[in-house]
Amino acid sequence: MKEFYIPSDGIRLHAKLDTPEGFTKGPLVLLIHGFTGHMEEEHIVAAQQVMNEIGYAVLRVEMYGHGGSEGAFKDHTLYKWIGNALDVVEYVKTLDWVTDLYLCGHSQGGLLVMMIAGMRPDDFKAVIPLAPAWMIPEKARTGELLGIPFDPLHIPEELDTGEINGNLVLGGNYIRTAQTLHPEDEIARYRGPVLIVQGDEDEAVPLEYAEKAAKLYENCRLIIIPGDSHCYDHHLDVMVDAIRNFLNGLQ
Ligand code: FER
Repeated sequence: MKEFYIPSDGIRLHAKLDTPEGFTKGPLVLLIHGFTGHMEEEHIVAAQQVMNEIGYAVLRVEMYGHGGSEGAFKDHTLYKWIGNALDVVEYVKTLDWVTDLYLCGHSQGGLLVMMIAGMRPDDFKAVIPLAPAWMIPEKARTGELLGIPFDPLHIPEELDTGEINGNLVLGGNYIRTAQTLHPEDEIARYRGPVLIVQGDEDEAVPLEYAEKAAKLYENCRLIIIPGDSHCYDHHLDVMVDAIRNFLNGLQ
């Protein structure tokens, strides 16, 4: 494992690169955590490990205001995450040992990889949004995030997400910028293979969004895990198998 920082828009993004044993050249997956998440979460590490096991290098990177990256949580927005991810993609494209590029992200990171795949459709061999939170822009427009209602036409300066969400404070710009995103457009632009893995008891992202995305993508496999939660707390092995089977099936 190699730990380092990738510069992005004046800040440093914390990154870890894990490669399969004896690896010198091959495919790379860029793997991104979700909202309030980080690269050491069990489901993120499980995804990284199975990818390594089947021959893929994995670059985990923490986005603005998360994990060991710079920036305050309160100031993070999806625009900043998109800028960060685009910078990371430019960085990985300079690595001469990378043969093919793949994207994987969980939840808000799943929304992020949907956006990036649509913005650079020629650059990714396949995309794996895990429980993608692509309802965030729609919810920002209708006025409810993390179960907290607000007036979408008069956005508060701060959204206090309360005790259940760890007393996190989300800045008004998170909402303002999220309102402008239309992930369906980026979904339509990416024609390559997509794998969505979703627990049907996900408490953060309703199942219907995974089903809707799977229909909208031209080439999508949807694996629904009965009885599982947002972070695959009950059937992590099923999520891992879904990734293994999908990637192995592409060869
Ligand atoms: C929300 C639902 C889910 C939300 C964010 C998420 C900010 C993201 C969850 C995750 O990334 O794990 O209403 O609002």
